[in-house]
Amino acid sequence: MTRAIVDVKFEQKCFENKKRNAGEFPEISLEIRRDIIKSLFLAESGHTGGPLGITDVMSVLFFGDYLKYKASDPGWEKRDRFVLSAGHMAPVLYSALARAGYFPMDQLLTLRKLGSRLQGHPCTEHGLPGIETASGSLGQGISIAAGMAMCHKYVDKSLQKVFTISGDGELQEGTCWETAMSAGAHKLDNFCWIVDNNDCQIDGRVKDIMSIYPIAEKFESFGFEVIEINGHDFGQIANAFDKFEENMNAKTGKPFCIIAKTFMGRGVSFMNDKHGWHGIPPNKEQLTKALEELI
Ligand SMILES: Cc1ncc(C[n+]2csc(CCOP(=O)(O)OP(=O)(O)O)c2C)c(N)n1
Repeated sequence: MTRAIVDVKFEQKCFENKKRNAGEFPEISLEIRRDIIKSLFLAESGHTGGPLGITDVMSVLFFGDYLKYKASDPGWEKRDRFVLSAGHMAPVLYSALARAGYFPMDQLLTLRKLGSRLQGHPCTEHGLPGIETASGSLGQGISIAAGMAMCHKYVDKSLQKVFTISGDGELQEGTCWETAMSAGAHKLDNFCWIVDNNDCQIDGRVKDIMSIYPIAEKFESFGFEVIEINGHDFGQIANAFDKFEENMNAKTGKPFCIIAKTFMGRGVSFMNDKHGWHGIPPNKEQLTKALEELI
């Protein structure tokens, strides 16, 4: 039996993609976190912790004038590309797209429903605007994103940027390192790889399951410019994106890696830093408690 959708509503409220002071982002993150919680409750399955943890980075990327896009013209040729390689974090992407105006907010009610355009992992098959590629098989999205960056740099010879987000557990996939090697070798300075470093994955702490540390040194050895930030500090997030743009404009030939230290489940006290929230949705009681905190 599915949950009665009358319990939860999504009010139509979009945000502009424009230069902002750090103090303007908390409101956006709050709305996105509420969307994530509500849509997952209705879906009765899915990943809660990762999306909540990467929300602040997504707010700055989508609404701080870093990712260039036109929600009214999703196929705009000159747009930057965004690939959520950690495709299981789809609820945060769906909320950001809806809040950007790609589709009506009430479609968030349909997350993970049969026939919905909002599948559990992003897919292009159902034609959801704003989705550049299917993702969710860990390690694949980043390699597709690097291919896009290569195309923009060497085929189009354009100034379009490519942003991608991977999990830190995702770095346990070998294709990640093949992609890093390739991005470095091909000098993709238009490529920005954000690592969601919450040190949690499906089975526990990343460092305990199979350590991927040190992350920065690994990326540096492949020729990346690396910056480590607090992924919940809006000023630091914006500064990292500024540095990426400088790096690209200076034609350094270095791909850019932002290691964002985050907490899984950020924003909801009983989910914070708990890997158990990797792949479960909130129940009714947890929904109510979470929404009480997200005000
Ligand atoms: C190739 C592949 N193997 C396994 C999975 C199942 N899976 C989905 S998310 C995940 C853990 C990923 O950890 P992380 O990237 O750190 O994400 P977080 O737990 O922080 O959300 C796993 C093993 C998958 N999606 N793809």
